Amino acid sequence: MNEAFVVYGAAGSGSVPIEATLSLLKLPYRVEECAPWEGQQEENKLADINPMRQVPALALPTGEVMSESAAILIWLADSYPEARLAPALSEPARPTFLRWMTFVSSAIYALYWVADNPSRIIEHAGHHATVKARLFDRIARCWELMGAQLRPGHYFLGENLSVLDLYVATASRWSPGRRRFYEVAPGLAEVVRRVDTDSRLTAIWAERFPFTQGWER
Ligand SMILES: N[C@@H](CCC(=O)N[C@@H](CS)C(=O)NCC(=O)O)C(=O)O
Repeated sequence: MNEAFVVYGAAGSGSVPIEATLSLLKLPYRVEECAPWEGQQEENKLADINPMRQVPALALPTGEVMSESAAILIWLADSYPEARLAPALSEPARPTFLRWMTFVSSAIYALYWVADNPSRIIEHAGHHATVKARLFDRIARCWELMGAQLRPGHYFLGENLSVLDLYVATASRWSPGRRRFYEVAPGLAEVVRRVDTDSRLTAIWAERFPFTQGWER
């Protein structure tokens, strides 16, 4: 059995909430830096890890490798229930938790495959800006729908910080960015700001997704 978890990821990417979760759980892990959007060489690093050649992926101490950010976050939270990073199966908030974890992954995160590189589906470079703008409108609409349905407490699911909070705090910083997120989902703004400033996460944010000047575009 290997000793530590290995996260395949990059600063600012979907590996950040996973790194944050591992650090909250005080589990030993190391990061294999990999930014597949930077080109073939980086993509190739993932050839034996994730057939989708995407990050995040997580190698478990058993040697098994998981991909898919939502699945990894849910699995980590469920595997260490004492940390209360997800509602338990029997808790009333569990369906809401699963609903929005899956929503962020499938309705929002999946769109970046095109948004990050519109030439994957549209050859004509003159159309790329429009494709991106439409995808960012769609992402804003998804945040709006989520904001209209969730009734957060201190955190999205009540009084405990969950992996959903970490996931949304990260994904809401991707384009179209936080300003638009605050506009379309004002009811979610206070929670993400709370997660941004949580002292347990200061080091992770600083190292892996820093709040550099102008970040809140
Ligand atoms: N469904 C995947 C999406 C992962 C994803 O899109 N990752 C991006 C980085 S944040 C990536 O690896 N992009 C490179 C590519 O898709 O080629 C998940 O939830 O983990």
